[in-house]
Parts: sequence; C-alpha cells; structure tokens
Amino acid sequence: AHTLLSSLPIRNFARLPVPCKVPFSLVTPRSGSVPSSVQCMHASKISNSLEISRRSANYRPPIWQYDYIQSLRSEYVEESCTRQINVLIEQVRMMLHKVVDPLEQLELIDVLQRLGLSYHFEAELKRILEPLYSNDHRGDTDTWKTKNLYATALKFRLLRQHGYSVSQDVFNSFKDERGKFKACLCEDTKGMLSLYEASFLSMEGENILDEAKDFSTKHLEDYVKQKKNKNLATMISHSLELPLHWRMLRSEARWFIDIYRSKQDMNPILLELAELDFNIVQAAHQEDLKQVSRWWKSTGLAENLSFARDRLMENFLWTVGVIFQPQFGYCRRMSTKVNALITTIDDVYDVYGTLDELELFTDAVERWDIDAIDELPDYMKICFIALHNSINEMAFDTLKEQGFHVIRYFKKAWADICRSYLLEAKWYYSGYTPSLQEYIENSWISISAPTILVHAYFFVTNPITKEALDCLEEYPNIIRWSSMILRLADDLGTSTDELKRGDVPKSIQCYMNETGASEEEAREHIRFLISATWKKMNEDRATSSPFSETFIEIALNLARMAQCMYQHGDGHGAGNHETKDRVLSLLIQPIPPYKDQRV
Ligand code: LA6
Ligand code: MN
Ligand code: MN
Ligand code: MN
Ligand code: MN
Repeated sequence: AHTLLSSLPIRNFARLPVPCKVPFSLVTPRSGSVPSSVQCMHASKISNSLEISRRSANYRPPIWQYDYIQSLRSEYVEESCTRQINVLIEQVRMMLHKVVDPLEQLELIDVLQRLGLSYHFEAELKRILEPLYSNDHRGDTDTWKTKNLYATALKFRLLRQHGYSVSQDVFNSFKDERGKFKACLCEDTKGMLSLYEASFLSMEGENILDEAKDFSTKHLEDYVKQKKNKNLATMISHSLELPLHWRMLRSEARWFIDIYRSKQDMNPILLELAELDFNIVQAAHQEDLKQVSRWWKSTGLAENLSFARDRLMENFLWTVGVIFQPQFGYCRRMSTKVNALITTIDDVYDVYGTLDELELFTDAVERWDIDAIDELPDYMKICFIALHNSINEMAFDTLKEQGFHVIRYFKKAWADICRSYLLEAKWYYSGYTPSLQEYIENSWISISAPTILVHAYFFVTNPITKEALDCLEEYPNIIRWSSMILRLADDLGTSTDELKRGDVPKSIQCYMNETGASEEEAREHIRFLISATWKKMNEDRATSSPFSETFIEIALNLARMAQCMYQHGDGHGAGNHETKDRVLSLLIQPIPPYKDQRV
C-alpha cells in the first residue's frame, strides 16, 4: 500500500490539462507549499479490490418520490386560464402605455419585475427606459431626480439592469462638501433601501457605489433594530439578507406577491395577474418535472448507484432558478438531466470510487467511446452508459433541428469536469492542501457550472453562431464568473460536512491553511470574493458579446440560484427544510387567488 501511495502521480498533475486561464488572481499570494508527504491513512481504501473500504456520505433518501411527482395535477393548465391571463396582460399593457410620470413609470417597472411579470412586457419596458436614459444624456436636468435619492437610485438600478451604461456619478449630488454621503439622508429610509439595492449593480473600482453600499447597509441595519415600521423593516431585513440583484427570480416573485398583497397602494389588476401567471408558470414546470422524472427513473441510477444523491427534484429546482419562462421547457428538462448526471458523477469521484477506478472512468469520458466500458466496474458501466446515451441524445436533437453537430462541445465539457474531479481525488488521496489560487484554478470547473452552461447554450440557442462557439470552447468570462460564485457559495454551504466525511480541502480550508486565518475570517474572505466576482460579472454583462440576452441571464441566474440553494447550508444534497419549503411554494402549491379570498 505504501508504494501505491508514494507513487501517486503528483508529478503527473502537470499532465492534466485542466485549468486553462486563471479566472482571476486572488488577493493572497501563491504560497510556496508543496504537496505534503503522503500519509498511509487512506491506504486501506485503495489497496485491494476485494476489500475496498469505501467512504459513505450517508445521504438521506429523496423526499420526493416518483409516484408523488407523477400524481401532480394543476387546474391552471386549462384553456380558460389562458383566456383570462391574456385579458389581464392587455390591461397591464394599457397601463404601461398610459403612465407618463417618470417616477411612476419606474415604480411600475420595478413592481412588474418583482412580481415576476416583466417577461411579458419586454418591448414596453424598453420603450419606457430608452427615453429616460437618453434624456439624461442630452443634459436635461430633472429636478425630481437630483433631489430624490429613492428615485435616482431606482432609475440607476433599472437602467443598469437593462444594460444601459449609467455613471456612478449620479450619486454625487447626495454627497456633502467633504465627499461623504450627507448625514440627513439617513432620515430617508426608503431612499436608503433604494440606494442599497442599486449599489449591487456596481463594477470593479466604483468607489462611490462601494461607499453607498457601506453607508446604506449601516443605516438599514440600525433601522431594523429600531423596530418602527414593521412592513418596511420586513422588506429591509429581506434585502440585507440577500440583495435583489442576487436573488433567485421565482423565489423572489413568490415572496413579493405576498408582500404586495398587503401594500396600501396595491393595484388589484397587477396582483391578479401576478397570481394567475405564477400558477400557470408553475403548472408548466410541473409538466417538465413529470417528464424528466420519468427519464430519471428509466436510467436506474438511483438504485444502482445507491451511494449517490438521489435528488431529481432539487436538480429540477436549479433549472427553474436558471430559466423559468414557460417557453423554455426543453432547456429545463435537458438541464435537469445534466444536473442529475453531474450530481451522481460527483459522488462517484468524491465518495465512492477508488483512484484506479476514477482514472479509468476519466479515460472513458475523454475517449467518449462505448468500448471503453469493458474495463470499468459494473456500477461505472451503468453510469457511463447513462451519461453517454443521454448526452448523445441531446446532441442528436440539435443535429435534427439545426443540422449542427455539437457532440464535440459536450464531450469537451464532460472531459474537463472529469479531469478536474480526478485532480481533486488525487489531492485527497495524497493529503495535499493547495493554495487558494491553485484550488480555484481547478475548482471553478469541478463545481460543474461550465458543463451546465455549455449545455444550456445549445438548449436555448437557434441559430447557433460560429462566433459564440469559438468563445464557448475557451469558456468566456461570463461562464467563469458564474462558476466562481457557484463554487464559493457551494463551499460555504457544503464544506463542513465534506471535510467530516473525507474530501479535499475546499476554499475555506485552503485559505485557512495558507494564511492562518480562523474559519470565520476565511468565510468572510470567501464572501468578499463572491462580491468581487459579482462586480466582474456586472462589468462583463455590460460589454458586447456573441451571446444572447437569454444565455447571459442563464449565467447570472445560475449564480443567483447557488446563493439561494446554499443560503442555509447544503440545500442541494442534505434535504434540508429550506429546500423542501422552497419546492413546496415554487413547484407544488399554487397561490390561492386573491379574488377567492375576498368572497
Ligand atoms: C454540489 O455537490 C453539486 F452536486 C453540485 C455539482 C452543485 C451544483 C449542481 C448542480 C446544479 P458538492 P463539490 C447539479 O458540494 O464536490 O458535493 O464540487 O460539489 O463540492
Ligand atoms: Mn462532492
Ligand atoms: Mn466534487
Ligand atoms: Mn461542495
Ligand atoms: Mn435550518
């Protein structure tokens, strides 16, 4: 066993062509540490194929059973709902045409977005925002804007969200002669909240927005402590927990519909539309879920690889976070398959497989050749064929529909992720703790976001362009930043359990090892890196790219979904009550209509 371990191919790490470009250089310097000498702790685990002792993650069984999923029925699939919603949509369209006051226009847009309705009115929103943007740039001085922090920040946020380049200087008029935000602004809590939300659309180096964030955060925290206005305090606590710009859209819509219902100036038409739309969209999601759960059952992976997480529902929830609009059902169903395969294969590498087996599996994926399965143990044969069949079938869909042969992009994405998994397995078995930088260079791939996003590109794009494909192969920045946030959020939520069961040191532990920081300091640093990455993502989104708005939104939403899933620990794997409640409120239970409650 000793020889096996000491001959672990540390040197061969160089052969692994995993990290291409470094996502970005981290704040800490690279440490000079080399892989620590090998310990024989894990020797028994890989010594003899007859007595392999394997790790176990003791994952809980799934909460949501196949039969339960198949039994889901929604009354919102009916024709009468479609008729009713079309009437309401036209009423709101009229509303959008009638409103002329700029602040009222902005507020209407904000409410529509929060209620999850803006996807019906994209053209109208553009028609309103365009002149609001260009008037500023003609030098018109709207007094409402320079005097009103709430309105200025709201306008700034909405314009940036829609891709307009607005300078942070719009906030200069709220500063005093010493360059600090004016103390009197603290009285304006609504303005503070608006400023706080706007500050999350910042890019690197925008110091005014950094100050705005600190300034508003501090005052909002104070406000919550005073317990004055309960409704406002609820809104503020929610924002302080996670800003709007970082939130999963569906979850936010569900939350905001309840808030909106009890608002004094609530518009009943908007509320009725929001509730009906939510329920109709949910019904469409249920149909996707039922279909893809039949696929999951047919793979037999849950029974045959019983050491792995059986998380079909959670895997589906990710896709709803990534793209919720009803017309993207194909993307949700295919992405759920990708997620389920990733979740399973990740456990093969992290929990169950021996290093020898993992080498073979990685090789099979790189070759993408069915003949490669001969040498694999049975459980890996099933896993490989499920992967091979499912992904080839997706590639076939694209070939059929677009005449485009995409398998090489899929293959590369799976080879990249498996190589990154293998490197982590080698680190684990050799007891090596990388520097944070070295860890990140590999783990932004091993978190699976590049694989998810490369596949998603093909699920939502027609026609596919050569320009985008060239960019995709190299993993464009938008994919890197999204991956980085997913990785760091996952580490915050899962690394405690991972280390207990035996896994590579994650970002938190790498940073602690490198700097001597405490766990809490390390976590703080990781949260700081998440913020820094969001700024890069905001910047990237503002520059031109060969990708559609839909694809860019998918990348952003993946990061948002990660922050939602790991907000209270491991929402993906552990089966915690937060995820259970989220599944219930987003995917299972319709909103009881407001009208019924009035009767
Ligand atoms: C997280 O598992 C997991 F399975 C993911 C790949 C997260 C995102 C997945 C989707 C959308 P774990 P590791 C399917 O925390 O081993 O085990 O990379 O990932 O830390
Ligand atoms: Mn894992
Ligand atoms: Mn892993
Ligand atoms: Mn993890
Ligand atoms: Mn809890």
